[in-house]
Amino acid sequence: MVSKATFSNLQRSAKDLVNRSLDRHVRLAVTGLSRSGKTAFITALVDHLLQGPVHHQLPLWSVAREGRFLGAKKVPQAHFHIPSFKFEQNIKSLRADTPSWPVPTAGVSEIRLKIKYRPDSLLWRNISQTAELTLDIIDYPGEWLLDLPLLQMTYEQWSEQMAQTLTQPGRAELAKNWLNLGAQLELHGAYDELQIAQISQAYTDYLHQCKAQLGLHHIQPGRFVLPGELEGAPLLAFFPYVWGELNGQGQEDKDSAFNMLKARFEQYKEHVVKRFYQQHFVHFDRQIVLLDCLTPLNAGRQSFEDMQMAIEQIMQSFQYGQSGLLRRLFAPKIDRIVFAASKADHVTPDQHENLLALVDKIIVNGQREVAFSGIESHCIALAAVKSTQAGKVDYQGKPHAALTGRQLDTSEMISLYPGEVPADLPQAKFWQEQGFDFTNFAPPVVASNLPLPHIRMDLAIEHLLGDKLL
Ligand SMILES: Nc1nc2c(ncn2[C@@H]2O[C@H](COP(=O)(O)OP(=O)(O)OP(=O)(O)O)[C@@H](O)[C@H]2O)c(=O)[nH]1
Ligand SMILES: [Mg+2]
Repeated sequence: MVSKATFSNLQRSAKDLVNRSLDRHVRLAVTGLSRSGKTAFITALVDHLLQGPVHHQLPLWSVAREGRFLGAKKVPQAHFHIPSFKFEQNIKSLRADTPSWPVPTAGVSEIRLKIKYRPDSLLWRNISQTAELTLDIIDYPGEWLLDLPLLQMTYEQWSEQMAQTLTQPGRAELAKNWLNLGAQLELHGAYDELQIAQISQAYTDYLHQCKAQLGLHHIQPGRFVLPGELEGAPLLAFFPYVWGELNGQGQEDKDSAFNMLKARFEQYKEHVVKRFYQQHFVHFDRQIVLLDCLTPLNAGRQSFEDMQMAIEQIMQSFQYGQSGLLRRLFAPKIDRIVFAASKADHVTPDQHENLLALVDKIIVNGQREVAFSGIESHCIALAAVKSTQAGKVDYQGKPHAALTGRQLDTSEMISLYPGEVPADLPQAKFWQEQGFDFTNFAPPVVASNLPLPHIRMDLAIEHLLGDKLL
């Protein structure tokens, strides 16, 4: 006969065994272009998990729906050299009496949670009534993924490509100062560090202007506008040569400006681009890519097409089939991606289907490749913090779908119909009519004991973590 103590020892070792054999740890990466809603998404996600099972409003997350979600707590993060995600600060501003959105972020940060749940699987339940999953959530700028193609380019090829982008509307005008300063650069002869620094600064200013004035995201090198911890580092003091053909001037001269620019470009590839993939990307298990399609729809054709190009580019980081560049360099392990149209509360619910169809069209080519790499992908439309109420307003005697919320700039309550989202990539007619009117809303006032209102955050959690909590 087995004694009580022996039985409990047996039970403990069986639990250890199952614990080790099951994947108890997930690194979930959250990315998207600037202002796509990454920080709001992570803050809302963590808040929902920390609120626990009592008031949850997450019916599409099977673990919560089945009553198996037992709670979550924040624990010290895995890597102390990586900045912490500022959850407390963000949630304080979102849950203030006069709520405000979290401040913009410019680099990578992480936060760790332990989720407690009741297992569904029979095997596990016979051993233990509860189980834990360690969840690391990592926030990083999607712009950093735009640098991947640099790994396959020489300085000369990159310069040529950047010279071509100057023909796009509005770019050359913004580049004037940089182009004037750079025109004085001698490629051979000993280089002047001060001159290089000045031209690099003018190039960086130009990239910032492209972002701010033209609403562009497809900007290279990505770290020039989002340097993170590299702010001010000499590694970022270079620029493409666009003042004529590069046919070897200065090559033979060790200290020439040409050799220095080329060397810094190579160092950028090695120490910035590759290092991000090696230190962070290869360790991600799950990925959500947030897409704000609505701001570019408002901003106009160039901004929209640029966003589309940037997203296609970003998707290349997830296309690591056998011949993929990434597979050859590293061994990434993301096995599931969610593409999410963010801020869906900016359009009336009847437009959600169109929004989803539009995202589908933007990612369709890349998604095929992603599937070929063996990655499961899902596409959803969500709002991390729902800031509007959908309803009807009377217009010329007829009821019309409308949204009501507090306008961000004026703090006034307004009701409006923002327009129809095209279900397909917008054609010339759409831009001529400019039928879309996007307004930023302030976050809603929410009682401290209630969860933040949202749209389909639970579906995002289900797609990202559902299978890890069986
Ligand atoms: N209405 C609404 N607005 C949102 C939502 N999420 C984000 N926003 C808006 O989008 C802005 C950017 O959101 P963030 O979460 O800071 O986006 P981010 O991607 O972290 O931005 P960066 O850190 O600058 O790259 C916010 O300040 C809000 O105005 C949402 O769910 N609903
Ligand atoms: Mg952010």
